[in-house]
Amino acid sequence: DVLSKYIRQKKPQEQEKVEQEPSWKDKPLQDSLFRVHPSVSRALAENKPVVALESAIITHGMPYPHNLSTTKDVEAIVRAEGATPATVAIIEGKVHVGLSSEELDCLAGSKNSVKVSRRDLPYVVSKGLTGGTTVSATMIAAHYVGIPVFVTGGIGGVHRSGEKNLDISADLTELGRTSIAVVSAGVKSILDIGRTLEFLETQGVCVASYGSSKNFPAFFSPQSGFTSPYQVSNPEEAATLIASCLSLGLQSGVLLAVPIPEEHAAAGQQIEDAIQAAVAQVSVKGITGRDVTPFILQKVNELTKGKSLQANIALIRNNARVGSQIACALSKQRI
Ligand code: PSU
Ligand code: MN
Repeated sequence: DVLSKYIRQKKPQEQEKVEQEPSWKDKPLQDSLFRVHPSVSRALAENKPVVALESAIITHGMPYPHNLSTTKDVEAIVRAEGATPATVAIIEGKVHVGLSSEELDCLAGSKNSVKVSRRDLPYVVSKGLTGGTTVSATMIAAHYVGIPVFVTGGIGGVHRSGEKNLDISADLTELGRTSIAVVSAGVKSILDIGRTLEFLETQGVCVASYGSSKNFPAFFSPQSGFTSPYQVSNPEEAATLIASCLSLGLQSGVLLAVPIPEEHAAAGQQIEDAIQAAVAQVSVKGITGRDVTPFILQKVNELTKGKSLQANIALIRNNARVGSQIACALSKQRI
């Protein structure tokens, strides 16, 4: 059809253009605000697969010491799959891509770290502060150094009542403006999943479920009652989708939604009830802004006696495995 002809005609030119563009290697990283870990810069220079990871989950998403053990587990899974992990965080005002084991310990134990989204970056950098990066800020840093795949647990979305209070996560607008693939277990039912998918459509984000079903997953449960516009079945298909997004030069992201493995979804209904209770407390307690998501996560964990945390850990590990396989497939396609 017309579009595929257009793309076919454009392709050689586009490829030339991509090659001429300065790559991450040409950016003055040393004297910038970025600190790229040597293992990450080496992998990128050699076109080896790299997987970006966020750190708001360490500082604000999970209690100590589960935050630390999960992060280390996730990094080990990425390495076992043959990719290099690149956890992003702000440490004393520098944007770190790839953390040492000591830096991870420090971040996991820190009590005064900031939850850093796009809007927070200038401030924390200017003040030399330390913080965990959300999906939006992690996407910015990972994309800046040339990492095309980023694994997380769940992304932010349109909060319930979002149509009234406009509480819409900056993760969604970031997906609309930054070309990186985010691998997540979908969107939590603490959020308005239908409106989140509508908003992603408006932002031009290509959303695909990963696996054997088009169901859009709801984090703790493999089904949200909504379907994804698209579905990819394996790492190669996912990688081709990401490569196509990059080749088109769309400058928007891809959201790959990986359902929680069935064996870890057992507590789904109990967690759902806890979510209802936690969401009700948000307005009673007058919690607003960036505190809403961490409050609900903590409350749900308390109400489910740790079951939600266990499910959270299981799905992140699964996402790390899948995301790393996708990163490996993508790096093969790029050679
Ligand atoms: N969902 C989780 N755990 C988390 C988050 C979301 O299950 O830790 C974090 C992520 O870092 C995400 C951020 O990017 O919360 C979204 O926050 P907000 O809703 O304030 O935009
Ligand atoms: Mn918000």
